[in-house]
Amino acid sequence: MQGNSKIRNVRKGTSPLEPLEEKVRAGERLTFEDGLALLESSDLLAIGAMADLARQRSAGDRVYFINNRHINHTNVCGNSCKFCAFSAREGAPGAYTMTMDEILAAARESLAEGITELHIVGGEHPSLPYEYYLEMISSLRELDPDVHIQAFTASEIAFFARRTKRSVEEVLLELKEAGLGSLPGGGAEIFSERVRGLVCSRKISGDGWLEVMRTAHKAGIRSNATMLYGHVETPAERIDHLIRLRELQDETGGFGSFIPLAFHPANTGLAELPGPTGVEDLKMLAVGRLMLDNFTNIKAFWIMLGIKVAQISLNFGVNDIDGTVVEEKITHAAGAQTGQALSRAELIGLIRSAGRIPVERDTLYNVIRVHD
Ligand code: V47
Repeated sequence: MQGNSKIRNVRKGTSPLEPLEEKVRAGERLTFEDGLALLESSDLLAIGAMADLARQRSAGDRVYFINNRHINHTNVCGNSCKFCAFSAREGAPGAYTMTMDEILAAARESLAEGITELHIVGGEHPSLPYEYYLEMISSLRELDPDVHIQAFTASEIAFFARRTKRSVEEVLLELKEAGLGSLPGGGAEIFSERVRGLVCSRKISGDGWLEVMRTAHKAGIRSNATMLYGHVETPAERIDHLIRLRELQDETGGFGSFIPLAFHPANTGLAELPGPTGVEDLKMLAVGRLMLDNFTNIKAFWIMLGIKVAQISLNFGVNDIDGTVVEEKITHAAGAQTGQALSRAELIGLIRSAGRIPVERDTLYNVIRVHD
């Protein structure tokens, strides 16, 4: 205790972040300028300490993980996003689309291991019929009525609506009826139209992404939110993204977690970029925690961060370390060095050795088991 106050006294009067520390301590909402000051500061430990305080206040000492499996059903995509190494043109070498049997076999294998969530994201395939997706959800639901199906980014949902000439709401309600439980947070990238024009000009706009999420939340479908950082965006564009998420969360309360996604450059159209450093990763997670005062859960996706940075991030505002994952293709196509899977025991060990309480959760953050 004495040691702590000594550290604080040493800091006092020396950090330009001091007014922000006061605000965070008082639980005041941070402004755009505050967010920018945080991103532009190199005082990583001060930012981490603030984020840790905010995490402690809103999420306590429990760290969540989930027993889940990712399925990337197709890499065929017409969007050609520059940051993506996963996508392929229809008929190109390496292009694949899983059959219903293959999807069910992958799900069956992991259900036998006790997963509670299937996380399904794929390319925007220009010629797969919409019925493929509907059948996928209803077959998985039939296979296991209890597993939570978290499937299709807001961008994919908008794509289905365009293709079927129906409203986003109709598509969402039909998928929900078939067994869809919630939406993953992908496809958000950076909302700035400048950045989207440079890296994903064919994809849904930032406002479009937010509108699909608004519609989903209003239809009782919860979702996650992401931000892809470390490519051509500016600090101001990152903060703008966070504030737009915060505004929608104020309106709907439908986001379960925020996951900053660290850009991996290998094999992408932006391969000349270095990608974010470890310091940037930790800062981004911490700033996410500090700006998104209405999100309870900030998630470190260990696949992208690496296991060690993900573990350290538990001291930088993070209270969720994602899950077992099993198989992941998007980041691995772009050079991720992490393995494909972590066991429950490994996740529990990582959380425990960071001095926190591991809690297995379901998709909607209901507690399955506290490992204290
Ligand atoms: O939308 C694509 C991103 C997303 C690269 O909701 C890349 O819990 C890094 O959304 N380097 C898909 N990222 C993954 C995703 C996700 C992951 C984990 C958890 C959740 C969740 C969602 O991956 C895409 C895009 O933003 N991405 N290429 C790349 N080279």
